[in-house]
Amino acid sequence: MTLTRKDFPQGFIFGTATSSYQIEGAASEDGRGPSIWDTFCREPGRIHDGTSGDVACDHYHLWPEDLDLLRELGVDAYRFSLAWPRIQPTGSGAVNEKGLDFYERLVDGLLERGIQPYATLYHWDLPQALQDIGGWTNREVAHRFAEYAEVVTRRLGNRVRSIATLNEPWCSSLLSYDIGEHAPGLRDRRLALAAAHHLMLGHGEAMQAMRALNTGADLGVVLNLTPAYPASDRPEDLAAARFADGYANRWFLDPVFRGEYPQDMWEAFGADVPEVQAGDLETIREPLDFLGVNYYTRSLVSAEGTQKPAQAQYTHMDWEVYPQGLSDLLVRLNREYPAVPIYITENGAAYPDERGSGETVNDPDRLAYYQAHLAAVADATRQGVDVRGYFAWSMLDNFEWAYGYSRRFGLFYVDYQTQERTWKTSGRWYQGLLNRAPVAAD
Ligand code: PNW
Repeated sequence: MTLTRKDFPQGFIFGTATSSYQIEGAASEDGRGPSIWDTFCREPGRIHDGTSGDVACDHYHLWPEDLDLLRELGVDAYRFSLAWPRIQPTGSGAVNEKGLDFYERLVDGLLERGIQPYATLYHWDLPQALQDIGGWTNREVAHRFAEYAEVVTRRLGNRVRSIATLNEPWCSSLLSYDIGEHAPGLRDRRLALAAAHHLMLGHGEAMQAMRALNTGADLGVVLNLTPAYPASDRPEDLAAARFADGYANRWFLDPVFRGEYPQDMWEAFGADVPEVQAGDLETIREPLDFLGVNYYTRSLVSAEGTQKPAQAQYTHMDWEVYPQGLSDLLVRLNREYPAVPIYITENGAAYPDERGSGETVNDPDRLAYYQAHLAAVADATRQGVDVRGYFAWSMLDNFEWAYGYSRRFGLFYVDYQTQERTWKTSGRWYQGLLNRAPVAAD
């Protein structure tokens, strides 16, 4: 069964995605201030291979070549994020024009190549100066974020197709302040839930500020959603799966779409719940033009903990390959939440690619992952879910957060010594599907 564009609705957008800290490098150029990831990477033991995003893919300098590759790939759209500390080095006040200029060149470069820009305002690189006042646990940071959103939207809003406020607030709050795996690396559920609330509040305030500018860009938010399946129908497994779903998904979906926190989770979190002020939930519920969904895997949950089915396949992240989870998730969103256009803003897989001697890096597992997950998206659209587009994560191998450079997600292989980019077989396959350029691989 070969997938083609005809398996997707008319006008369906195919793209690929990256984020600022993961690819740009140039960490102290043109007035960029330090971010929490610069700090975190310098703390011993935080990053598995001891690296940082100081240089990364050097995209800050190589962006014209990278945009040429995107053109050759044939994507309709490119999703990137802006580094807040390039634009406001301390997270508030005067704008660093050189930082904004970089993104203006990038957006214009995309448009010149016929590629639609999809911007994300916050993909985790918080200005360190804002962490110094408590980061997202401080309500003030939500207001600072709305101001930053307004600055960017004034400059670029008339040229980008779409602006997402936050990428994956679950990661910026629970993974960062409760699980402690991402910057700032804390383990405190009360702080994590305060951070989550202020992230969502910042999202809502930013939506309102950007709406008022009326630029024509679609406005929304990107959530990473991990469907939780019970390991059996034992009541204790069902309860554990419901908690996992609340922790990963409903804690963010319910405030955004219903203006309320899920009652069961509010009770389960007990004394750790955030302070919610009058009007906060109305702000958070500001209507969206789209929901971005990042999907990588599911969780299989029992009362004893998460399970790993033995017969399943796993990526280099040790995440189960479970395409059915994506169609199930999309159908569920459509059934349980108000209808809103959905983009798959990230989906992809890490595998330990090797450069080899050929002119293409052979990555059959990644190619199979993309085929299966794109088929799941097509299936969901046939079941009536309004999915408007799909972005492969990622265009380039890049700095994979706590895993440093040890995990490769790219459609293009990056040699970090030379900064050479090499096509992978999955990239050629995607190019063939998009079919704006000659088909080169099957
Ligand atoms: C997402 N988890 O991160 C991010 O948006 C990307 O920047 C990242 O490169 C990509 O997925 C691959 O990891 C996640 O632990 C990181 O569940 C961790 C988790 C989920 C998403």
